[in-house]
Amino acid sequence: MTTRLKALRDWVAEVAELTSPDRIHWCDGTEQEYRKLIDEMLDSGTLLELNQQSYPGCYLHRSDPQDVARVEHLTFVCTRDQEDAGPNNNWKAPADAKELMKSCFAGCMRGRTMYVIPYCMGPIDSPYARCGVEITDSAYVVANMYLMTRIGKPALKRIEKDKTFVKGLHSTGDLNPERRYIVHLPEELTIMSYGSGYGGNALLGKKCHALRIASYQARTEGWLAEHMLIVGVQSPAGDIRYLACAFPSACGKTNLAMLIAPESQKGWKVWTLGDDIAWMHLDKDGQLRAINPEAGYFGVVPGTNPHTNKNAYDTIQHDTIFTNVAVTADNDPWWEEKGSGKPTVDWVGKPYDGKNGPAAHPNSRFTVAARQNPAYSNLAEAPEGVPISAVVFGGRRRELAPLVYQAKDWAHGVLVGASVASETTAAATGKVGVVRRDPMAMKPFCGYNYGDYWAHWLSFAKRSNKLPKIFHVNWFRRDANGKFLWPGYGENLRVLRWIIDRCDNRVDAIEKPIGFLPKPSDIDLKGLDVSSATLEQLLAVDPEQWRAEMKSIGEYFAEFGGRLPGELTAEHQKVVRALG
Ligand code: OXD
Ligand code: MN
Repeated sequence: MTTRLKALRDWVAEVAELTSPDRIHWCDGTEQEYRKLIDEMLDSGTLLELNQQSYPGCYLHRSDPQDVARVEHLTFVCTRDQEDAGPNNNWKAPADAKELMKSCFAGCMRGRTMYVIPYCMGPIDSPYARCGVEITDSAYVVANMYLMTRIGKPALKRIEKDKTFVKGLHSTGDLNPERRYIVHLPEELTIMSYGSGYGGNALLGKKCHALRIASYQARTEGWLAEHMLIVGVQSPAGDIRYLACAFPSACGKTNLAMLIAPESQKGWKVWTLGDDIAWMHLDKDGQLRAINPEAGYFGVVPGTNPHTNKNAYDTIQHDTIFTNVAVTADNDPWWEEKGSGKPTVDWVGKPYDGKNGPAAHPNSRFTVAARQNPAYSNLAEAPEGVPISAVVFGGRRRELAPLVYQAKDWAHGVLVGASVASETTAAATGKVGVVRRDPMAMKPFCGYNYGDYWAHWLSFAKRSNKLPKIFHVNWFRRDANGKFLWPGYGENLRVLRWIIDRCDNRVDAIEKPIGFLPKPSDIDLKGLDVSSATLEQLLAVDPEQWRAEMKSIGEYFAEFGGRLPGELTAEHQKVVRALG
């Protein structure tokens, strides 16, 4: 296989010249190719077979123990002008970055196969889809891209038609953490990633393309590339409303995307369209529509069980690649809070004695095709996407943020999104549990200056009068003893129902300086062990704490200097004044 697109042929030849692989393989994206790759990885020990009776088609990959998460401090956005990358990104001058990466890639594929993966982000026939080509020396990456995106011949056909594609070059190199760089050149639609095999660093279609490069492209072209799940919430009467929800990594996006209604919420049903990324465009009527650019899930495994996320649990019973989980004596995959079985070997392959930390890595992952999800929406492949009624932001906050509130209008909603903060998780290297600002849950993923990004968000109000309503939720509020006040998981549907009632103008709300809060009686507590006093605590807005929060947000915004849109400052000032 090769291509009639000269630009692509030339680039592949140039990369081969630089990296000196033994072989070049163009991926056709067929099941036979996937099978062959799996067999080769089983032979080489890159994959281990799990119990094929209980987990057919499932394999385990153990990564290098030093290569288990995204490396934000080694991730760069390299624009010509540093200001365009903004204080929210690490920056290198494009020429320096290319020089550095060239020295890393020189001869790095000697003795290896170079895989060329044409891929499409989004349904192949969608006007909103965009394509890329990833060149990698990792068969594990190819297998993951096969599950996560649409790879091979159909993607190549579209690339040849579009005559444009994002160039992504990846090598695991020698996995030396001292020589690991994830470099983006948005102005050249180019990604270079060296020294890591971890999903977010190595599956270039995901964070690198569909968020960092796409957010940059989206700004130029007038759309939004966001770190959001997409769900359809169906009422007992059969009406479906679509929501796009942004939460920082490992804050439960996959769980919300696959929510199952609890017993007491009979007739409600949630359909999954995506669990991590949404690309949203205004259609000709001014309706915001979303597609999921991905075709699979790369989810956090620990905590997944039939109670927390039955759909995910069922989805990963077959044809799944597990990375860094533990195994049982029966060779089944095992992870903390799985709810059954016992680990005998931990994630690094050592006998598990129960003493040295968790058996599965806290950021161990499953990779699986989205169509295996029992709640997969029949509109997930729709080229025109789905109409979004509500945009929901959220973070992991022990205090301050109420269970739910609604922004007063679009511009205020942009402030609410820009003010998102959350406790850090194991999805990235670094300290876990520290509160950090994570505007729109895009801190690690916005491919340009946040000031310009907020201006872009604000500009939508001038382009449409049918924009979605904007909300903020916090499932993670705790009492004085550190106990979660809200049960979360399936019960979050009760909050989604209030959001939908607001979108459909079915309920009033209480106006507060920070936004509209629910009347407690409008949150359905039927069949739930949450007292009205607890609900009151969940909905409490402490003006003292909020004044401090607004001050800290103001200080954070000030870092963006002249790029901070005046309209955002004005929104901030309005809330400050209202808080008194
Ligand atoms: C992810 C992340 O893997 O956000 O989705 O880190
Ligand atoms: Mn994510």
